[in-house]
Amino acid sequence: MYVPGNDERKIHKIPTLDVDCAVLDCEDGVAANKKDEARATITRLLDEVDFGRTECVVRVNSVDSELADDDLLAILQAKNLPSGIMLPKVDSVEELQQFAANLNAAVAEIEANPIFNLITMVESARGLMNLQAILQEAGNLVDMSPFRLAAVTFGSDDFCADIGASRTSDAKELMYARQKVVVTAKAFGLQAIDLVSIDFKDTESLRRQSEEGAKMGFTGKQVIHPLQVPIVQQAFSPSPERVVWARGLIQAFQKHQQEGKGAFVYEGKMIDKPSLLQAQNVVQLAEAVEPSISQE
Ligand code: 1VU
Repeated sequence: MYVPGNDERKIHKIPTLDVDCAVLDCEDGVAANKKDEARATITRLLDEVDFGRTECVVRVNSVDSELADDDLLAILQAKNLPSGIMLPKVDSVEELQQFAANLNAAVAEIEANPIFNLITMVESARGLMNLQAILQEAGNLVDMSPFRLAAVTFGSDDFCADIGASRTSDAKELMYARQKVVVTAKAFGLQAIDLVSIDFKDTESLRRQSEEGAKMGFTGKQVIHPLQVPIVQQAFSPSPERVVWARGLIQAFQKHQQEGKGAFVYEGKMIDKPSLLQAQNVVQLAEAVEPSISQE
């Protein structure tokens, strides 16, 4: 959930919204003449607000903007540092290296020794083409930088502008890019975060788009408005029926293995090892979303 960093009222609302992760924004959600205000507000509210179960991440400006340094120096003044930093518009390996150098310099100024979850954003054709090399470099930088790469986020609207596409509600124009983001992120063991829907009042199209993203393998989805939160959370959480199906399949698989059968029929369908792996994904996700489910 993006929250403009200079909007104190909205930041105070975060604990009531039941979001998994709030992104306190210094970038596109903040006007150019409000950047200082956003930095100061975020730094103060990180210490003042109890965000409860919601993870707090700060989105700094892009390396290219030359504003990111000031964002980092300001945010690191907070006593309660954010758990993560989101870096937008990562187009090249060199930009990531520059960010790592800037973050190292900023962390050297403070007493704490934080390790941030880093979330990079793909927002251009260049960024998409270079994604594999960028993620590889993030792995190389881990030992000498105060971050570990956690996720890749697809910045769809900048991407559309970059390639000259028109954004539609079914997002067909973005299918290739979404698939490339999800496959590349998963190849590096990272979370993949799907596109944002800016038409926040169109909840039906959001539901369709969220269910599609979850089926494609995305871990989660960006949101901009409280209305979107329950719809996205529902789409990315396995339904109780799906969890029952998955648990039943896992049990049936174990039984058939003991009987020496690699393939068998479960609820009318042929089941073998790949189905087991998918069922295990469902149970693992259900337990992550609702830890109490593991005791059921
Ligand atoms: O009535 P209240 O004031 O108590 O609450 C309002 C409003 O303040 C609150 N709300 C939010 N709270 C926290 N975070 C939010 N993002 C947020 N949005 C709204 O909910 C109550 C109802 O709001 P509303 O329907 O009256 O909506 P507003 O006119 O207040 O705000 C609409 C926008 C779209 C401006 C707002 O939702 C917003 O600022 N969203 C985030 C925009 C943003 O950060 N954009 C950049 C990131 S997106 C991106 O870069 C794509 C990759």
